[in-house]
Amino acid sequence: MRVQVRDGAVLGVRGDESHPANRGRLCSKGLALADTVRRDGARVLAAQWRANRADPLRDIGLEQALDLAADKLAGAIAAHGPDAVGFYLSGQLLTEDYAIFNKLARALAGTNNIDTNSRLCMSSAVSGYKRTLGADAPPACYEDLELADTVLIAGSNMAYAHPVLFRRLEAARASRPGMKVIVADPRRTDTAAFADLHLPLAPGSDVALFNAMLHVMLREGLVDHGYIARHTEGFETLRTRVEEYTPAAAQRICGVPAKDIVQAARWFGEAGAALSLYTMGLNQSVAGTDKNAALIHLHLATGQIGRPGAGPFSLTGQPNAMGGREAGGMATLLPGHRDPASPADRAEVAALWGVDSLPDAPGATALDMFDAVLAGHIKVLWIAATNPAQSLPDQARVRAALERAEFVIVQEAFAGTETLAYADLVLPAATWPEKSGTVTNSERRVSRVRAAIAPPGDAQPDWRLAQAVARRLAARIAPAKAALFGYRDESEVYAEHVRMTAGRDLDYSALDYDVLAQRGPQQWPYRQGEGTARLYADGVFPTPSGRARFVDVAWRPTAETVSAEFPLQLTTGRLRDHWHTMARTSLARALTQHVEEPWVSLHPEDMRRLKLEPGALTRLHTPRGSLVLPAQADDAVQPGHAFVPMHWGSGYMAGLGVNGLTHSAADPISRQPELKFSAARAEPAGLAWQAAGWLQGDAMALRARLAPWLRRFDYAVVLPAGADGVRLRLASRAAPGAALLDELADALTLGRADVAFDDPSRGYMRRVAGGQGGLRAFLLAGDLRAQDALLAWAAGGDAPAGIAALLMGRAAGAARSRTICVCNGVSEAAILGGIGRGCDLAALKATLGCGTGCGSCVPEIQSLLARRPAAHALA
Ligand SMILES: Nc1nc2c(c(=O)[nH]1)N[C@H]1C(S)=C(S)[C@@H](COP(=O)(O)OP(=O)(O)OC[C@H]3O[C@@H](n4cnc5c(=O)[nH]c(N)nc54)[C@H](O)[C@@H]3O)O[C@H]1N2
Ligand SMILES: Nc1nc2c(c(=O)[nH]1)N[C@H]1C(S)=C(S)[C@@H](COP(=O)(O)OP(=O)(O)OC[C@H]3O[C@@H](n4cnc5c(=O)[nH]c(N)nc54)[C@H](O)[C@@H]3O)O[C@H]1N2
Ligand SMILES: [Mo]
Repeated sequence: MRVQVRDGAVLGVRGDESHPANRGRLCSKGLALADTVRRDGARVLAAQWRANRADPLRDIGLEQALDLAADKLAGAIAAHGPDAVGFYLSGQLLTEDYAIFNKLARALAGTNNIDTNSRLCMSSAVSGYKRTLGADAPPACYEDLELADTVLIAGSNMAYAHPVLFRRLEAARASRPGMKVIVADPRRTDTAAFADLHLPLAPGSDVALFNAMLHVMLREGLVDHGYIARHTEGFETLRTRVEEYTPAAAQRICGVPAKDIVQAARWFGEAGAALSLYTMGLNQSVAGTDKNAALIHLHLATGQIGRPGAGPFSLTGQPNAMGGREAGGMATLLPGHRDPASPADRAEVAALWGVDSLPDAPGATALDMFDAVLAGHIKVLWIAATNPAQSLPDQARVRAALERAEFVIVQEAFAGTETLAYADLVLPAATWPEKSGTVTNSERRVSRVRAAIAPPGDAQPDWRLAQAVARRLAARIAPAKAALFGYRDESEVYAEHVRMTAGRDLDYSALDYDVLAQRGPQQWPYRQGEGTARLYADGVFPTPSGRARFVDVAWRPTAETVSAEFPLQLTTGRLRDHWHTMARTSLARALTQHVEEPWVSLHPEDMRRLKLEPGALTRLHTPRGSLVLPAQADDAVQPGHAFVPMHWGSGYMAGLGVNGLTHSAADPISRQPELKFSAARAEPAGLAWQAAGWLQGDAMALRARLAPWLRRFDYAVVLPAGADGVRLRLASRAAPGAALLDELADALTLGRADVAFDDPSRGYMRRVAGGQGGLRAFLLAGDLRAQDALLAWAAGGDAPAGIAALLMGRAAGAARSRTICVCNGVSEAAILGGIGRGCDLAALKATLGCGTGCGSCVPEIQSLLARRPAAHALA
């Protein structure tokens, strides 16, 4: 990205045409980044502390905060030993940040209790690669998207989650008409809609699908026996195993027609080059490692690896999860792809760091770390660049752990996250574009990141904060070790990090900042002045025998299965314009428009059976808890299935968010939790009384002010909305009393309104404040008919004519329509209008401008076009 700066302020961002990964393209979130660069109350500007959790956090000096962190760590280590402290970090840190935290945890504090949210994300990909290929290295590169004949996309909604790469795939297929795209996903996502063949498999059944594809390829002579003989081992056992996976048998497990499985196997087996792209649909599963292995087997059996257009390509989720893996910032990894369970590897790392030895007790991985906190073993927990009070499964348990912890340090950049509610000490972090260092992307390419502006307030780059605490901790527990943390700038941190990769599979020890500056981003391994586009071209693998391994994998069911009590199959995932727990994306107005609020998608048949009208409030139960959400009829989910986006947590809605529903059963090898599957039940929430309101002002400040309302109702949301303000929605079984209505009106500054129609005895209150200057606030309690018109006004539209008539339901106001193209602000209604006039995609682009910005909305426009007859019927 290139950042345009004037007087310390970011004016705009654009893609960097010279970068080989995006060639100048950005997605909707990237294009909106300038709106999220804040130096006000949306940020954590100073260190904060409280003596008691019941007290509010108060600003303190940074030096005092760093001393306090060191005191608490030192105290816990002295009283209970090194494993009484834990570090829970993030795939969104820079490589330099991981390097310092890792050294602090292992070489100074003396614990392996350091893990990241990549445990929820990439750990099954890591163990899948290591188990089969021998090392954690995606062998392919982005150029392969253009060179593949068949692309198998499994458990990935690239159209939403990797849109820049998806644009490349769209362009590739447009220029290569013979290219085949297969998508394996239980839902018909925008990605699946793009496929030549969509396999809507049962959740968790991927191993059966891939084993059956191998079965067909064996039967039809599509495997490369020469490659298998020369470069692999273990094939005979797997061959026996897949005998039982006939297409008919797989159809029974996967629910996908046998003929489609045969078709997929043929397209894969007959392809000149076959590429697979995969993400959370495989990884977030109790069979995550097996799913990865079963897919990699298809490549090994056909020799589809190590050459252009071919390979099993795991797409990384977070921007620098790869760097974390390289720097060994996880309980199960040491720097340079070394293993903390290996005495030899520990000795090597100890020598490189200049310490006598490293701890040998296994460290706790993410879920186990929170369990150890809950059990009282870990006393001091340091969390950085992740929001576990929203993103970890089984929130009731996570929150119990955070409550139990003796001292929680949260190193954060943005205000208002769910986890900050549990902090005893907050360290103010710098964020993009205020920090410098390196990141590695999915194709093993290391790029520089350079600060464009100074951090606001007392905020500091993450590694600086970790370094400052490390020096103080050393002074308290091991004064000689202060010298281990003497770095003057990030280039020294990086130099030490790359030295640790020397002689390893990922060797980029020759790739220093100067080389990166001269030659641009490079792919590891980087040897003799050259990066490496593809691995294993010679068929030699980093295993003891030099051969890749087939492993005997059999399909196993999900940890939970449906029952009479919980008959629905619930999955969770991402939306196009939001990033995880929305700390950042909720700050950009454009990004809150495509999807404005959390919901649950159900198949229209299920909606009818459950007597749910579109938009009806629905209570979703799992064995862990329940959550009320509006239901959306969506035939992209199968009958009996449900989908809830992962983004909204307890900071935005009543309850514990989507992860109040999910469970923590995890893959036995990768320890990655099964976030993609829970058994659930849906029923009408029976919340007859509803209220909706809007208040103009700074969304972050208003969210904090209105947050207490989230805890008083079964259904409640407080969301950024309109030109500049927040939207509130509440629902309960019966109308509340007049006193509560008054309190609500006061909360929305509507104690005195310009227009008011109230009937408190029936729970009715309709109030509006606003005029020529625009809308200032509204409240509709008991009667929401005017809501759409008022929200359209809040968003900067015209004032409705005759507000009184509107509030009384005697006049219909302007209808609102979802924004589909956020770059150019084009609504669904406008697009449907264009389609009604006979426009095709090109004509819609030319006349309305939709789809001409980042292009992320093009798949959705295409699906509106595909539904053209229905659109006519509506008109
Ligand atoms: N817009 C946006 N983009 C993002 C992110 C974001 O928050 N927002 N986050 C980034 C991160 S960290 C990550 S990890 C990636 C994730 O990127 P993706 O993995 O593509 O995203 P998800 O929506 O989590 O899940 C992908 C799909 O898995 C499907 N699925 C569920 N169960 C199964 C199953 O058993 N088998 C198969 N084959 N599929 C299944 C779901 O229906 C879903 O469509 O996205 C990255 N990009
Ligand atoms: N149900 C369900 N749950 C899921 C998933 C799912 O698919 N379904 N996906 C899982 C996956 S794959 C992932 S990756 C996780 C993501 O989950 P999280 O990591 O918890 O989500 P983020 O919202 O990305 O949190 C990043 C935090 O870092 C802060 N931050 C931003 N920049 C900086 C910085 O430079 N320094 C510091 N110190 N802080 C910063 C942000 O404000 C934010 O609070 O969620 C997981 N949880
Ligand atoms: Mo992720």
